[in-house]
Amino acid sequence: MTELTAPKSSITSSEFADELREQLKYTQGVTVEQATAADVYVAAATAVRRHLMDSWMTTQQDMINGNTKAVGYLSAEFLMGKQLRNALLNAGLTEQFDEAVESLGFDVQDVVDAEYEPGLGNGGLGRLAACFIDSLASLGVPAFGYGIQYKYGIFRQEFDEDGKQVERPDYWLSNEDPWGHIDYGRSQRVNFGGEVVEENGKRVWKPAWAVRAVPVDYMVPGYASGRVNTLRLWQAKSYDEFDLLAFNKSEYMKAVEPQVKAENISKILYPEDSTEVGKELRLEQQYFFTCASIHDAIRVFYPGQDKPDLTTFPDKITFQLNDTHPVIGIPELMRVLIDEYGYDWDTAWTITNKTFNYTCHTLLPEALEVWSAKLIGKLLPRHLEIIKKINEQFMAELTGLTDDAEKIERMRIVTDGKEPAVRMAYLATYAGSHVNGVAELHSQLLKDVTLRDFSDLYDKKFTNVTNGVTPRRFIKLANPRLSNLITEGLGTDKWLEDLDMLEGLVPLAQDDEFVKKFAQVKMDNKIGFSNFAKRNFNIDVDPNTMYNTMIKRLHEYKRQSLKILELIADYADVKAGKLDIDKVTPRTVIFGAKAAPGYYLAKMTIQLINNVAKVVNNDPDIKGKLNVVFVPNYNIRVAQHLIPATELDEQISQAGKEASGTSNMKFALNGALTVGTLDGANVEIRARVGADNFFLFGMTVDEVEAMYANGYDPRKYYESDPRLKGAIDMVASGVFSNGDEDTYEPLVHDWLNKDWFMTLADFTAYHDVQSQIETLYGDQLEWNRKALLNVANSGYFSSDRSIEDYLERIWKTGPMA
Ligand code: 26W
Repeated sequence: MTELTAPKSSITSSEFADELREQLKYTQGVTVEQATAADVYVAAATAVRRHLMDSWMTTQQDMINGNTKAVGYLSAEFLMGKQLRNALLNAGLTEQFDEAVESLGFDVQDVVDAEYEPGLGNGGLGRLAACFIDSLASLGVPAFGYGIQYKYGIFRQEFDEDGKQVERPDYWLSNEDPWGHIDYGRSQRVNFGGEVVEENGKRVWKPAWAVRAVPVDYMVPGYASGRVNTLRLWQAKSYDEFDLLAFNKSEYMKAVEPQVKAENISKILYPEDSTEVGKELRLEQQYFFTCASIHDAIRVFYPGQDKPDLTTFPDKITFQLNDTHPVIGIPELMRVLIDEYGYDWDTAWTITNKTFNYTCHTLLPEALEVWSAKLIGKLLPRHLEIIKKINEQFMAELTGLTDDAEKIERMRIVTDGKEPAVRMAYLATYAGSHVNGVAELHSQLLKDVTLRDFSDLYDKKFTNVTNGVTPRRFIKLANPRLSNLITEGLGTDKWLEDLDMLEGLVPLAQDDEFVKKFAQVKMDNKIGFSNFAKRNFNIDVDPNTMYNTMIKRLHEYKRQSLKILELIADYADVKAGKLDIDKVTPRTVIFGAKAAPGYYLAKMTIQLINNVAKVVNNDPDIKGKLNVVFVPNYNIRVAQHLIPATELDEQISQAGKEASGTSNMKFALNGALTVGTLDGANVEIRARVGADNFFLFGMTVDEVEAMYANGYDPRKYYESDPRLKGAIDMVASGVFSNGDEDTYEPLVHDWLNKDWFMTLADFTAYHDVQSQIETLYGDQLEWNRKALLNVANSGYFSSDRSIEDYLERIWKTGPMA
């Protein structure tokens, strides 16, 4: 008898149908007959929120009245994905919803599809934040996600006739947002600009302008915890009235200027995901949400107190800084404690130090934010003073810890010289209690390289918490077929709360019947994705080919170029008669990737991939055996459809560049085999699923370092590997640009003269592993056995486990009683 522990609401489907009918009538003013699928979606969302309201309010009360320290997850990005199915799952209303909607005469998929996906993030960092707040609620830990409700999320990606990326604005709020509860009564004032003056021995900030931060609250329901936490996203509003005088003098721009200036702050998400922006508006955004969040936390945990004892603040809440983006929050808390509550420097410092922890998500020097002191001084003059004082205190402290003057110089938080700048990663590392990387290799490289000087002197601050993903969205919701098979195999669905239980599948991998059932699930998912791709993008994907997927932001270090060059080399070999297409394993290579709008070479790589697809997919010599598909506008919805259908996923970044990766975990948990380098969390995935169940290739971090040290000449590899030469020459010759030899010249030039991430050096090894892949794929039973063992041994990569690690190693708190 299968044990089912999934949350289940006691109401019936017809009662839920009544609620939908009532919502449609009294909230939206339509009858069932008049209603559209979008109306029913809004009614359903509102009805689910009503069922979660009691738990939400109880959780808030228990958080304030209890003495369980809460977690404040400060993040400039939350890539939440669509909410309805997740809310139904956690409210135990899934069946009732499906039956009620059908009984009202609507197609369930049409209603679910009516929801617009909020794209309030770029990629890994934003999605991780979403998985983490899901796990915090599912573990019953009191927590707030704090961020910005951008009016425009990550751009919608389209491809023009040349296969070039075109960015379209993502005005997601032009659609109904039934999940957000705007709460004007709890807005916060955020000041900017102006100057600092001395008044009776005190430093007093005289700001020049202010913005009203209005909280928009989203429920974060836990799975089977009965807890509902809050994601509080701040929206910028102006205090200043509409300038009627200017308007009457038809100076319209002047009339609205104050509002526009204020509301600009939460207008749009910066689409960069690994290159610092350095724009003034970006710093305004960072200060806006951290300032509002700190004041909000004081309001929440010291209700109605104007003279709260903030020495207890670190026992009430601990803030996690999601990369350097919220680090300006550190001098902000110091300012609040000293200037607004009158604490002395040392007391304020102790509180601040105990309150903040910093997670670094990158190894790319260009991604570590460094703000010019001039800009900080202009926008936040009091904060610059405080940062300078922190730096002085730090420099003094260092002289007590080391007499290596150069080391001390290297560690400056505020650089000297004519353009002083503030290193936000150094400020976070010195001011916070803990610093962690997001995978074992990454955390080690942070200690050995990026923050070496700091780990030498503050070793105890450094720790690791390997990333994770929520099994609710990325297995249960994305892959119901596999979920049912797992529950059948384990005899319970409790694995959704305790993913380590997947280990119970290991013996079943030796049961050919069970493996065949698993293979059928994969095939059904492949057909499912083929229908999804046709319905949504008019793209044909043949389920009788291997689904070989590479989905992630377009970045040179992730090496989409390696994937496309290997494919072009195969094509060239077929065209040259060196490769018999009939001996090639039928394969469809599926790409999904957005490039930052200003990232020239990344956008050229997208253009190349789209044009390789055009040529190869329509070449009769290829007989449909090699297919390239580029799914536009890759987002969470596409991921949820593509990952369960994938057989082989690409994690081929240059070793030492991908901090962790999280799609790699989602693929392993959904029964795909990975071809990858020893980079980020690939190392831990391979260690847990077994080296026999992972296709490894490429240089290690040490080999890469040695290559840099000895000087890397990519042209040598071009000369020595004829397949590589053939592929690059084909690109250069215009085969994928209607004969135009200049189209990809910048890309070819970079490959042959720079190739910073050593795509050419790893090319031959990458090709060699392909034959292992093709051989194994020929034995479907063995392939699926290994794929099932990936599922069985990947329970560790649950974000619940990551959160348990943060609770134990960094936050020192836990579930509410
Ligand atoms: C300042 C511009 C900017 C914006 C975003 C710089 C850096 C970022 C993020 C840190 C980039 C990011 O998303 N990093 C990814 O974080 C994931 C979650 O930890 C990791 O799994 C990925 O390896 C890492 O690239």
